[in-house]
Amino acid sequence: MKQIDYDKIPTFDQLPVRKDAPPESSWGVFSGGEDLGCLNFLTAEGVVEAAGLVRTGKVFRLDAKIGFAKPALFGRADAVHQILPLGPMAHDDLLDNYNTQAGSQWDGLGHVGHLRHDAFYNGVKVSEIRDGRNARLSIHHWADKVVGRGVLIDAFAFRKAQGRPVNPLQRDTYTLDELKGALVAQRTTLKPGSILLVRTGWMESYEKCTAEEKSALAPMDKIQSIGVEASREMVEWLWNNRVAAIGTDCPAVEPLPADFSDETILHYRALPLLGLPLGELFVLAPLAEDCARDGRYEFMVVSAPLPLEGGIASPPNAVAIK
Ligand code: UVW
Repeated sequence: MKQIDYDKIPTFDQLPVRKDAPPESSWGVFSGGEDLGCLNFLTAEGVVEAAGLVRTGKVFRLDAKIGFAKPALFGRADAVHQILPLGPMAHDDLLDNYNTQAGSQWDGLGHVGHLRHDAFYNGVKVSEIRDGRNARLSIHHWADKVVGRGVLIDAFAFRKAQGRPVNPLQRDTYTLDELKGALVAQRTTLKPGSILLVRTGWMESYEKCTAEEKSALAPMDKIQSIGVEASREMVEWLWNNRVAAIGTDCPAVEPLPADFSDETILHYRALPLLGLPLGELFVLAPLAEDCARDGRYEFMVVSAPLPLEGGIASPPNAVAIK
């Protein structure tokens, strides 16, 4: 992890810094860290500070069990697990058909490119992603990078505390004002280099569904979800607060359905333009309950994405430690 002077990083209004870069993009800001995007906001000093947030020794796994979504969402493959005998008293696993985005996941920067600009983050071309050999924007670059101060915004609890109805399994939006309001209610501040987690309530609602209901909502054209506002103001706020990554317990961070031909959705604003990792289908409820109990919404996050050279995404392999 490199040192970074947060004050020398341009504000959102000052982007882009590269003449050939699209508006509202951070292309060229992080020289020497082109594959990391906003993860460049995480520093060795930040890791040491985050370790200082560990007080009780409680550890919260942020990944759901592999294969928890049955069937997998968006028509993705279901993994098949077999136990293979290796000897009379020995075994191996065989995990077949495993899609790194079928469950809890970080979307890497090779996941989605910008249609109009015909490019992925920093101008990388689709051919460079598909030919995994040069591994530009590959997930393996993140394998030892996603560690630092985590902050939880419990948007689900905030909405309910205000007496406003919320059904996370329907399209709805947590606005930027709500996220800011929840932070104030939690007496929590964002500091530069935070890994931001937003609890939307989607995972808990999904878990309560019957098998038939889960099957009915899984296809790309049927899924509905609450998510965070997909606006210029939202990414401006995230960038200006030097947020390193945003993870949520819903399928796409932003509300679904989303129109993937609309270049103003969050997937385009975050991944190809800002280089901001999006985390989806995280398990946040037990962590949120603990934060409500002790009033501390900050903790250490340790996430170790797969060292898969040329990889597009990864389960977070993440824990929050309080
Ligand atoms: C979509 O792109 C719809 O979601 P994900 O980020 O899981 O791929």
